[in-house]
Order: sequence, then structure tokens, then C-alpha cells
Amino acid sequence: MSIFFYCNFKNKKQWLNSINKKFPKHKVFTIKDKPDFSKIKYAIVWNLPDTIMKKLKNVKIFFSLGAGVDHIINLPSYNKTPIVRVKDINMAERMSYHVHSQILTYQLKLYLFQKAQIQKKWLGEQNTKLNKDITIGIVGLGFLGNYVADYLYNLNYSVLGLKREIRQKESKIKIFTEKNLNKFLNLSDIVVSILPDTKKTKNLINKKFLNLMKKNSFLINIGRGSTLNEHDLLLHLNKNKNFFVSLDVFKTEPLPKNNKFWTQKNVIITPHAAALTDIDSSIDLMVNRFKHFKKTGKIKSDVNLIKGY
Ligand code: OXD
Repeated sequence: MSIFFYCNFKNKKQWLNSINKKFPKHKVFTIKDKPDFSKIKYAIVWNLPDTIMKKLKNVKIFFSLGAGVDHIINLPSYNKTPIVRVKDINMAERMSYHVHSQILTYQLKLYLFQKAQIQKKWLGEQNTKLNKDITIGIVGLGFLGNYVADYLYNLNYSVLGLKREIRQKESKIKIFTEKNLNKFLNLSDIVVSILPDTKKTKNLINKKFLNLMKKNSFLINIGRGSTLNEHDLLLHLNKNKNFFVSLDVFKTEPLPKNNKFWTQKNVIITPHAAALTDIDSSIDLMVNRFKHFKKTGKIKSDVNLIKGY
């Protein structure tokens, strides 16, 4: 069976080596091999150009090299082939560390010390809150969102969740739907957005959303840049001097040098680095799904194409 591998990661050789090792009975092609695309049955991809997608007519499963699948389903030639995405505990744990690091930077006012250090200023102790006195609202409770929510809950933060519909009641955290967005944002001292890129989430974090947040609150975006109206956020930051953001994802990545966020006050920028995709554990997950498919002939796509994630 032939596998096609495509990505533009810096460490793509490492990925390729690991795929070759973990799929030992299969020939793994890359673009350099100039494969006969009609013979490719499985494709492991990230940011595949549509010109190649168009040629992959007989693929039975697309494996996404990350948690997101927008890079596949937004391609005009994608034809509803099942997708397996990375749902990896290692990724979720790393994402939780990232979120917690941003929360602590805000909570312990570390950003003040960082700024003061540049000016060689000794600020002394600052008044800071305990975890139990901080309410964190998580927007988007998929696999990663749920993991992050539990992680923070176990650290004694007060955690709320916002999702499209409430299905199960057993969740430890209080869930809100969009109908109660007002209340959810009113209660949250910190909002963490882990939304995927879909038609419904485009610019969901806009002027109205930001105005409903507390004036002196903190927004962390680790979902997708498309979900945030960057223009509205810049205006909001300029009007609200005690509003803070940590942005890991942007409409254009890498963030262009002339983007205003680079020099804007109260903004922490990280370069789409909140959750590294762990090569070995991700490929192990793919191998397991692949073996199950070979055994049963069945594959359940991880993506609901109506919801878009
Ligand atoms: C992902 C990402 O989707 O890194 O995994 O954005």
C-alpha cells in the first residue's frame, strides 16, 4: 500500500523517518519521489496544496499531522474522504502547560517584572490572587479544550466552559451555551479560546464579545487566528489599558513584521507554539487507526463536515 507524506515543517525529515519506521511494510512517498498519485491510498499531510489534493483521488484516509483539520477541509478539491486527526494526550498536556504559563504571567504580574527588568527597576512585591479566586472561561470544549479545562480545575481554579450545545451533565465544570454568552463572559476573569476554524467561528471574538468581557481581564487565543477580529482587538486594547491578551495564532502566520500586535502594549505573542505535535505518539495513533481499518475495513472520520471540525 502506498502512503504519501506532505508537510512544510522544519523537522519534516524527522517525521518522515518516524513514519518509515512505524509503517515498515509500506512505501512512503514524498513529493520529491514524483509518485503516481492515483496509486496513493493513505496520505499523511499538513498544509497540502490543492494542486496535489486534486490528484489524490483514491485516498481512503487523510491523516492530519495536527489537531486541526481546516488545512484539509478548506481545500476546494477535498472530497469528504475520512480524516484522522491527532488527538494526543501529550499535545493536550503541553497545551495545558502553555495556558497555565500565560495565566501565571498574568496572575503573578510577571509581565510587570519583565518590563521593569529592562528599565533596571526594582518593583518589589505585588498583590496577587490565589487560584481559587480566579474564574477561567474556556471557549471550545473539544478534546483539547476539555483537557485544559480539567487541568485548570485540578489546580483549583474556578472553571467555566462555553460550547454550542450541552450534551452531558456529568462535567465537573459549569457549561454555558451562546445564549448565555453574556453571563459566561461577565463571570470570567480569564477567557481561553481553543476554537477551531469553521464558518461559525470566523471572527466570533469581535467587538461585541470583547465588550462583554470584564474591563480588566485576560484573553488567551490558542485556537485559530480566524476566530478573532484582530482590528476589533487592537481598538479594544487601545481603549482598555487593563485588558491583556496572549496570542498564539493569527490570521496571517508567520505574523508579518509590520503587524501592530508586535509593538502593542499588554500583548504577549507566541509563534503558534502552544502545543507541539509529538512525532512518535502522533504516528502511533495513526498506526493504531490504520491497523483497525485494515482489520475491519471501517474508518470513522474524526470530522463532522457539517460542524466543520
Ligand atoms: C494543530 C496546530 O492543529 O498545531 O495541531 O495548530
